[in-house]
Amino acid sequence: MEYSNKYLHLGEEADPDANVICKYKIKTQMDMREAAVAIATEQSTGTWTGIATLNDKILEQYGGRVTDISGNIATIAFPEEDFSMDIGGVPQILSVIAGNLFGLESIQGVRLEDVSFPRSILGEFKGPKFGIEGMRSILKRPHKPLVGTIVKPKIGLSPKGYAEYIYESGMGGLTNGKDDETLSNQKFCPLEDRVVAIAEAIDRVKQETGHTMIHAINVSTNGHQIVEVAERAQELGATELMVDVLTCGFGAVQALAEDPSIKVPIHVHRTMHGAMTRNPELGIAMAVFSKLVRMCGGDALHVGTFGVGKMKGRAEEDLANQQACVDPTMPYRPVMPVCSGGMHPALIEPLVKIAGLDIQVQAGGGVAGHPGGVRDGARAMAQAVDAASAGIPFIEYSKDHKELHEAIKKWG
Ligand code: CAP
Ligand code: MG
Repeated sequence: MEYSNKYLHLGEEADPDANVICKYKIKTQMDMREAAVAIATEQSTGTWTGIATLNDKILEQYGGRVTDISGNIATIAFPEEDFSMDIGGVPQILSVIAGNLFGLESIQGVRLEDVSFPRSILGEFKGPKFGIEGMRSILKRPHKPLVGTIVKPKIGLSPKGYAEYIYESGMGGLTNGKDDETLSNQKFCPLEDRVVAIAEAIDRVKQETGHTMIHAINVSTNGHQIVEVAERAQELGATELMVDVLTCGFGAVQALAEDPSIKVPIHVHRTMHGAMTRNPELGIAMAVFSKLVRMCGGDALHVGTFGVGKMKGRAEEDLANQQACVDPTMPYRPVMPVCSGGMHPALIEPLVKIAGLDIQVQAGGGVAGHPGGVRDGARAMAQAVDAASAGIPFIEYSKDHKELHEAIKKWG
């Protein structure tokens, strides 16, 4: 029996400049059309039953439209009028395109795979203040991948021990340091003391070698405090800020990026994303989050390691995340894609082969776990990046670079 419904507009070409267009992968025992209509209905003008208060005019103007079904992928267009940017913003966007639909009893699984936004909505966001170009310019590193570390252990070091780690990393040639996502303002390493100690360490590296390094301080916290904490960190010498976008919310990234007092890049971590991105049958693709982070103004974003590191991820999916960071059709500066998680020097070559040079690669264990310690670990990472940038096989390069050689002996 032919299923028909006022939300069903198969074959219609939705205007990408008048609609937010979503692609949903759906797992259902129902007719796909029925499932897609259930989503379009719930997320726009309808509910589980007919209602006396809905008329054709409202439905025609604001109803979601199922415009295509190809296999298990449904395309649904939501009119731009359904969205509220002055009050609402990304939280409201998400509640339309990725809200109640995940809980619908009748659908076993649904995953938001992709989204496109009309110019009217994109124009409401400013995007990154720095992005790839801005960070490269701060670090005076125009071509090679940025190369960084996450201070390990994640928690436990004092500000002094922490700063020593950063000093050693800088002396070894790393361009970026960053806090781990669980480090905040614990008693063993208060944020303000840490900021001051790191700023001194980075200055020392600069004075002794001329090398420029930045370090992202984790300012992830409650919404009412985040800008204030960031301002204080900046005042004390923070050269970059880090925010966990999914635990803090997209509004936190946007608040930092759009606050005129914040003048340093924002490194965006994605801790918790696996709960939403990992299941191929339920959740939200990381590429969707990547687009939103770019709109909100994140300067660098974790996109995965293209299948080479410790975290679950496939090259194909991470390429889509990277593409969202740099896609020239979006009216913003490109975001620096960050590859992190189980990285070590021997993985740089395969990573760069897939991801190219416009990335930031970083390693925690892959630096601190080097047999010669942090400085040698940093050197080995920097050497591996140099080799990959010059197109020299890392095994070849390791013949006269002993730190790289040692790293390969342990991990390669
Ligand atoms: C990397 C890391 C990052 C992960 C998260 C960690 O450390 O700091 O949080 O990269 O994954 O704690 O695991 P290692 P993703 O270098 O020691 O693995 O970037 O995929 O979100
Ligand atoms: Mg971490």
